[in-house]
Amino acid sequence: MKYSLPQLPYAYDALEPYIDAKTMEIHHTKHHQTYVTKLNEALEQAPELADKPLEELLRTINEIPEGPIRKAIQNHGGGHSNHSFFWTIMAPSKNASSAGNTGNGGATGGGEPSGNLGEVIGGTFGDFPKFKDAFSKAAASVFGSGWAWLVMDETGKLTIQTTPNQDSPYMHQWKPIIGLDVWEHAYYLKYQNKRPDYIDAWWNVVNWPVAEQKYHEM
Ligand code: MN3
Repeated sequence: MKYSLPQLPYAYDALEPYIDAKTMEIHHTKHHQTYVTKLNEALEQAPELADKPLEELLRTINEIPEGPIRKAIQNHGGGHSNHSFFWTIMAPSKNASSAGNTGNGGATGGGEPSGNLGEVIGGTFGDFPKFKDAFSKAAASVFGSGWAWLVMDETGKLTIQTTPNQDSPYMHQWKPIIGLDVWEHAYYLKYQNKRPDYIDAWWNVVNWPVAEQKYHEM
């Protein structure tokens, strides 16, 4: 098997109270694992693709002939890529009380981006609250299942984007800086139909230091 489920960089309860432990465990061990399993099954049927890095497969998805293999890479390859990214741009919150929080990643989640990324976000969107508001509205507006992203587009500009289902930002030649999963499986146990409450809470666990690293890797 080529791909495997990555370990989370913190415990399942580390993002409490903003994202609950049960949701994190099911999201990681069931949903993400299924994308990994089905991606591997698809690549077993397409050995000519199996050695290409996943990011490259997603960037060049239109070169794969239309059919079940391409669809599986879009859905399950996208799912694996998106979730692997998502776990890394969250961290235990600086705003949470330490009670019940066994995360060992250090409490770096929440607040505002600093450094170059903070400056560029301010310069692009006006200020951080304006960016946050625009991103939250985009995330709330996704119809059905999908993602909201802050990306660097192919011209080097930061933009807010959404993708349906598990479509990857790499399919559009965008480089993700942060991303938010707004599938119901990401929030329904704690927030039920109240997606905006989940989005509000999520800002408390955004790992801006890691987002800043991703920005500088570009
Ligand atoms: Mn998900």
